[in-house]
Amino acid sequence: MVAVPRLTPRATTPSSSDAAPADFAQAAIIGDVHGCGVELRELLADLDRARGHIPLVFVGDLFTKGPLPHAVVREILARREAGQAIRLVCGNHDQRMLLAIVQVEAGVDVDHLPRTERLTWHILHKKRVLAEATELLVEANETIEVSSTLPPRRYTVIHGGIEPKLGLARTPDQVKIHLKAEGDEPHWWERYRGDDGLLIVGHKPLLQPLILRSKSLEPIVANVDTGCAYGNMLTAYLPGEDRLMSVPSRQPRGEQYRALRVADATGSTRRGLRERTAGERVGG
Ligand SMILES: [Mn+2]
Repeated sequence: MVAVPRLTPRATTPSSSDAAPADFAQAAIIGDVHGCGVELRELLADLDRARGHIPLVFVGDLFTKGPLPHAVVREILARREAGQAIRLVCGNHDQRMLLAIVQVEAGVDVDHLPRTERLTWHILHKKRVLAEATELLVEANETIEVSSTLPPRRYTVIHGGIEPKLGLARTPDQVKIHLKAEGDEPHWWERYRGDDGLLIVGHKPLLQPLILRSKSLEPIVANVDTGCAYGNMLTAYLPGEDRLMSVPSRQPRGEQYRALRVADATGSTRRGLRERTAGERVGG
């Protein structure tokens, strides 16, 4: 007999919507955590030391793949308990994990889940945070994007990307969550000219965080997925300061990550003229 998480109404979920919107002008955007609880604690401790309990926005893919999804749940809940504003943007793995939990609730045998979701389900269950994780996933799944329009810098956080021809407003939600260049395809951001302001994404793991800039050197794209689950690092970006912070991953280096070509791994483009990476930190 397994304990089944109760899906509680949205209104009872602790929400950072209580926080003043102005707070998020000075937020830190956290890249794909993927169950890397130790690295998350370390990165947030660094942020605490540097800036205090500033608001946090997670770009998505919170729990699956890494070894400590329960630590990620507890870190988020503890920080909210202490009053820190936190928002969760929906990643493709947050969709998959929520679907898996709902399927189990509906009677599907846990052992019939896909491997990644099955492993995460078992950890969350064993550590007795499955209900809490479910509430966080429900919340994430309701949040396709988080924006701040206040100075010093307008930005929007989504998990995957946008179709530049359609723009932010007309790109379908599923595209915003899932868009990713595969193989030799050009990245969507190569065609983005900054019309919707700074877009901050994850989803496409790179060796270094990518900051793409306009001619005036304003950031227009930030990709903060630095493959923590694949042994690289976990990254935060502070759009208000145009500042990056990273901690090294403690995970084994993944096969798919080793196989990344340098051009893919750094997010380089064939045009390649407008980008700056962590090594060329600006304003921080
Ligand atoms: Mn993803």
